[in-house]
Amino acid sequence: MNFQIKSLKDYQDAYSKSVSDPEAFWAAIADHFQWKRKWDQVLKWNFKEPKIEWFKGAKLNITENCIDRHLVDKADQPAIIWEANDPHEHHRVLTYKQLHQKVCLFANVLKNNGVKKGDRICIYMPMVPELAIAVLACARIGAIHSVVFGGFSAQSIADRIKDAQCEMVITADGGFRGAKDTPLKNVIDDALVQCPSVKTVIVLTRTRTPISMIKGRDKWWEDEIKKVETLGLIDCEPEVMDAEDELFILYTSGSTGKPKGVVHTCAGYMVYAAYTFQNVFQYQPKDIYFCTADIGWITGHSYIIYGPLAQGATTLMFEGVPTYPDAGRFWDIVDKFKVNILYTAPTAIRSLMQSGLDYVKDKDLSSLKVLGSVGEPINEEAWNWYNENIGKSKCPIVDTWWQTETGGIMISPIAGVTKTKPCYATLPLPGVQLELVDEKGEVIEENGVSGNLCIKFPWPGMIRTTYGDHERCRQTYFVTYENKYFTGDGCLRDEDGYYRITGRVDDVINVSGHRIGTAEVENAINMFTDVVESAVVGYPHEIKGQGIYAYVILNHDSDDEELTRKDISMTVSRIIGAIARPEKIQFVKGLPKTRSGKIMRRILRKIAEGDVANLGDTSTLLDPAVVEDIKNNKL
Ligand code: 7RM
Repeated sequence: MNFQIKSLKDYQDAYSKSVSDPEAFWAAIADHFQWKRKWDQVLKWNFKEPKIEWFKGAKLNITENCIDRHLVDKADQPAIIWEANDPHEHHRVLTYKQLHQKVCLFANVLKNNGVKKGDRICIYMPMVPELAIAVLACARIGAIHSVVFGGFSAQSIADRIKDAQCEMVITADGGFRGAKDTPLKNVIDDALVQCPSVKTVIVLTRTRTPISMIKGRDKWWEDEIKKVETLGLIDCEPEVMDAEDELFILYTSGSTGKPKGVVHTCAGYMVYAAYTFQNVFQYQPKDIYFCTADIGWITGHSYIIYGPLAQGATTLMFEGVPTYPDAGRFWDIVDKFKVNILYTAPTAIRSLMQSGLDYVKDKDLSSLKVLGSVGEPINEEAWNWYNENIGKSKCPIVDTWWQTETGGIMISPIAGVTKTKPCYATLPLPGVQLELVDEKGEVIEENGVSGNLCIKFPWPGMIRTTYGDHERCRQTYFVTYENKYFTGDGCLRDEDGYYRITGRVDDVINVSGHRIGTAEVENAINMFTDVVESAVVGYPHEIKGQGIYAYVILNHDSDDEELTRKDISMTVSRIIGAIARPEKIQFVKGLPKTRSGKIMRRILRKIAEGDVANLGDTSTLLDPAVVEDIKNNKL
């Protein structure tokens, strides 16, 4: 499509136009999509409520843009290539035509089970093509999907299902990930004990582990497909959606104990995901594009499914993990499918880097043209390793900064266009108006200074609300700084005007690119029977970026501290999921508090980082002896 930026001048022109006349800029881009009806107004907004409306009055269906319109010239082109967890299992290819058939059939399954536009559906599936099919089938009939990552516990799933009042769950018997299989349906069964809103569970066969199937509620995916085929329900007309109808909910952690359901709507999200995909990665027809994210995270939504498919790309989906059967798996996949664009996370790069070059040396990586990074700051060592050993110093690295809430990439080099710089996400994409703000809320104009990263003007992919609680959306993002969206990230703008994200400035820890709220982990730890109080902070971790360090007060001394740590860990696993388990648990007598009772996390963070000599101002401490004790017993 011809909104592709091809030079620095194109970028500068696009950027200035996007600021001087945002409506004309986005209207010209939106013109490249298929609409049932065009918009009456491009943008209507205020950050006070907030109320954000893009392409008001327009009607469309995102799956028509992601599938149907490519049937004219790309019917037999692969839309999705799928590589299994086990390298011996045959890979699968779905052409656009086949994807269309499968999405239509499954959309009819949903309808046949009573699903209507606006209904919420929870999807808890392994990384198989049917996950993408389920997502697209929801979008086709206007049902709102809420994909939950396979690593979350039954309790977390139940919380999300209850929050969105989902009427259906789509899952699988189990999933393969590395050497393990996960009993997905069992976890769902545990969750559903708490979820009366769920009337139907559709279960895909994947691992064929024994599972319970409850009469009237649980149905096999394959049987349901046969049913609609027998009924002759083959085609499925896309539901006509309003631009601002809800497309999906995706839960993400913040500084409070309860994850928020970030809501994205149809038109703006589609335009933004597609525009950024095309420009950042410079996708060319026939390129093979491989994003290693899980569809349970926003990266999978925007850059495995919606962005690439909206552009008629070939998107490669991988079921497994980077280190199974060995640390050469990504490179085998690149070699096998001649991948041109690879988009992965710093945590994966660091872990593969640590495994050594033996796993890289015999792999043909010459097909690669562009490398991407997402999820957390990429350190210089990992950036250089990625550049030299994977890109052979010939592939631009796009370090893409964005969030679940932004829907798509916000700050990033444009591959081959923007001059890159290790650790820097570089420059804002067209339409993205950044602002650095100091503690007092004053805008920082000069370069070479750090501040809190804000965005002062709407972009089409932005969050519209937090599901069921609009006030929470306002409080979280739009109140800290008046008339700005606050990202929660700290950021440096250097002398060249390049942006470098330094990390969260709120109580969110980024473990392997996964956002985890300290309050959430503390709540889970505090549920353990012997815990009186706890405080959780992040600390630098060689592979994961950040690890979770927990300071815990027990109501009596433990006879076996190692065992108690494992018990606490298991409790966190049960309440949130294994990803939130603390790396380190230190038992303490007390926590450093101010006279007003606030935990001084700054001090705990310093100790966890090993920087005990620079605890900063400790004059407001209620009891300085507590800190001495914590320092002396540091893990
Ligand atoms: C896409 C995604 C968002 C948070 C964000 C940052 C951090 C993401 C980068 C990054 C430095 C990057 N969505 N983050 N990308 N930090 N450089 N390129 O990750 O909602 O799950 O997380 O992740 O702190 O606020 S997310």
